[in-house]
Amino acid sequence: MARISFKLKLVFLTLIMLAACFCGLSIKNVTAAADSTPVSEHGSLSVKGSKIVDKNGNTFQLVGMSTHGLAWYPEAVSEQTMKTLRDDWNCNAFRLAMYTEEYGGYTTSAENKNSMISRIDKGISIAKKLGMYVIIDWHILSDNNPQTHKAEAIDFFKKMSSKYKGCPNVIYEICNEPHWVSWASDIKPYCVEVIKAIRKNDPNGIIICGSNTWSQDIHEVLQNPITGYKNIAYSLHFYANTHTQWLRDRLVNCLDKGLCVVVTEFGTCDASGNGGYNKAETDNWMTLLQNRKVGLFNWSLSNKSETASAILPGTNLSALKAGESQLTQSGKLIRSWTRRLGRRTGQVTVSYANTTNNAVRIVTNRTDADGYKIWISSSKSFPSGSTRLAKTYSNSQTTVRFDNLANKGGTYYVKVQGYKGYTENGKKMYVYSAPVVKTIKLAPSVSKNKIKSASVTSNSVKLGIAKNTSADGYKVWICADKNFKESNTRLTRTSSNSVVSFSFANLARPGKSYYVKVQTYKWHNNGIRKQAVYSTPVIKKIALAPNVSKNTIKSATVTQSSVNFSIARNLSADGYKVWICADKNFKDSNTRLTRTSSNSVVSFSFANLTRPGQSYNVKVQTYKWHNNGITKQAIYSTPVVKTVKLAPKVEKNTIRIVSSTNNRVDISIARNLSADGYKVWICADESFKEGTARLIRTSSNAELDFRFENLALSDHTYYIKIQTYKWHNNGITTQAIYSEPIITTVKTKALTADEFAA
Ligand code: IDC
Repeated sequence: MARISFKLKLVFLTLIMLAACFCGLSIKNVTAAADSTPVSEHGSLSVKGSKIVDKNGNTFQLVGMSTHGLAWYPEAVSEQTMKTLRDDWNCNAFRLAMYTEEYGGYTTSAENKNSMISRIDKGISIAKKLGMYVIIDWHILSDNNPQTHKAEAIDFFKKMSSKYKGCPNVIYEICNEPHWVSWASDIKPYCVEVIKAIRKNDPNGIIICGSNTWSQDIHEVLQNPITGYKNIAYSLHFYANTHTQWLRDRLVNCLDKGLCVVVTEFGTCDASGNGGYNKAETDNWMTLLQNRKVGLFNWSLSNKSETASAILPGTNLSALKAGESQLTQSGKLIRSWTRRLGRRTGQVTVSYANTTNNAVRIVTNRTDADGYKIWISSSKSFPSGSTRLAKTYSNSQTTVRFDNLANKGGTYYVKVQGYKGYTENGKKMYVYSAPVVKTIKLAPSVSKNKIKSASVTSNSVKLGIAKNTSADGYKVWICADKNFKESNTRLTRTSSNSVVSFSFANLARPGKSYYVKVQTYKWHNNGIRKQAVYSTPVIKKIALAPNVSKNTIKSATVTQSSVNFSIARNLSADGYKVWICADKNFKDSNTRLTRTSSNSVVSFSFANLTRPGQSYNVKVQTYKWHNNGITKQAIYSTPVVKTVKLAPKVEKNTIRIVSSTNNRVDISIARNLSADGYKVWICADESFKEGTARLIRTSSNAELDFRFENLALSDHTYYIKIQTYKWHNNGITTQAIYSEPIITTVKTKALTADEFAA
């Protein structure tokens, strides 16, 4: 039977879920996040040897301005000004200088302490909003020995680290500029205690320690660094007109020996902050810091009338504008450097990959990049011979394909770098992000499967495929077009390995040919994502069932427990299937009988039925053999179903009087009110066979007397048979149902001598 078994509801749900997974195969266009920031790109920073590195492990140079004292110039801590620093100056960080003992400083009164804390909080919230790194600077200065306010420092950093633990923006600078004390016995012990307090709350945030002589004596630190804690850095401060090559040499030596140094404060002038502007020495310092990627913060983001100030006196510090118009000569020089050093390079990652056994398609996800470069190689070191520089792409193209890779099913490496273009002195130049290298595993080959069987109706197909134990599942297609491109007639199913039969119903082109396609798939982790890998497809043409015209049930005769019926012959059919059942859905197996016949058999008998006198249902279907392209199957017509009523019981009658002469018999029978009539036989022989002087009368119910005259034999025993009958419409044919016969005998008289003579 080509009836589709729909025990597949659960399977259906599974298929829908799987189909959802497969949507991942279509390429998503991942657009660059518009609001990428330094922190969103670089994340949590950490100390690695002498370098600060970002979340990807790439060296990261902090570039920013330091505020002047928060007590004097709080208005610089504004979103607008910091945004200008970020977007026009390319600063990725700023420093909040909170004096401890000077005017308005943290330790000078409870009121000042609270106002300092709220200014720090404000600065950090701006830094978070703008995605900039921020240094909390415990700015000791006239309090030359950090031990002086150690208790307050510990309390302050406890509060800060508890509030900002895990915040990637925040960097702790715990003593600005100790001087006239000892690293070993004053500064270092202080630092260790503050570090301990911070680490209780914040296990990873970078902590920067000052050194003796206004944070110049990092060589002393190198001899006796703080151990047992990670992410500890040291500050070096310089003022370009005071501290020159000798301090640069010291820095280079310390860096070479692995000390992590950040220039958390520097000026372009004398150490006093006023006078002695020195561009040449500033350039020397900046060139070194650029080469060694040492973080730097310029003193200061203020409009105070002194040489170190970056902003012209009278400028609204809370609304710094882009460009140079509000800048001092120091500010202009510093901006020209930060614009170069802090350039955003544009981040690129590989967000999606799809492989075959010899090709890769990659989708990149970029933030802030103008474009990207991409390489592929079978070697992780990308040697020139095996390295392919695929192309430099503009931002609009997110997908790159590498085809015909030689190492089928092997491992490849993909390297991407984002770039941003800048114009400098009228010339276009590009800055590249650190390379991101990903491992890509090409797809294994997946062996194809077999289509084992198919059964069709005029508008449905059910397929059975072989189970492929090494596969994770199958994808099955049906389409009127053999290229499976015609979407109106195309249907697909995806199943797990255990599902090997697939049903497609309500097909749009009944009776026509379709194509079916089966692909085995396996899940494959290509290094970027889990994808399905498909076998080459197996495609077969399949012919839907032809129309088979139904037949008619022509006649039926029944008894109390049997049915005989005849059907019309269908010359175009190959045969018939006939059913009988008490249940009109033909489901009751106790009363169900079936027969299958070839075309020439048109009458069917069902005897010994178990429900005498009851109704039965008969069903007839014509069938034709059909080769659907995969399987030879019988196609059935729509069924013809009729209800057939078995015969009722008909009561037999009684004979009232029988009399005879020598050539005549008279029979009188009792009337049977429920009968439609009687059949009466007389015969010279008890066989009641023709040729044995048999006479038959059939009467209606009203006639009760029967005379049989001119009988041939006198003095002979004649046999009499009587049956009552009733008309019965069995549902197909009206027929007479007869009672059991009553049989008796009568003897004709012998002839008298006269009669004999006559
Ligand atoms: C100076 C300021 C100045 C202020 C003074 C307060 O420029 O306006 O009056 O502090 O004491 C540092 C210090 C830093 C100094 C700066 C210039 O960290 O606080 O700022 N300097 O003298 N170390 C070396 C130089």
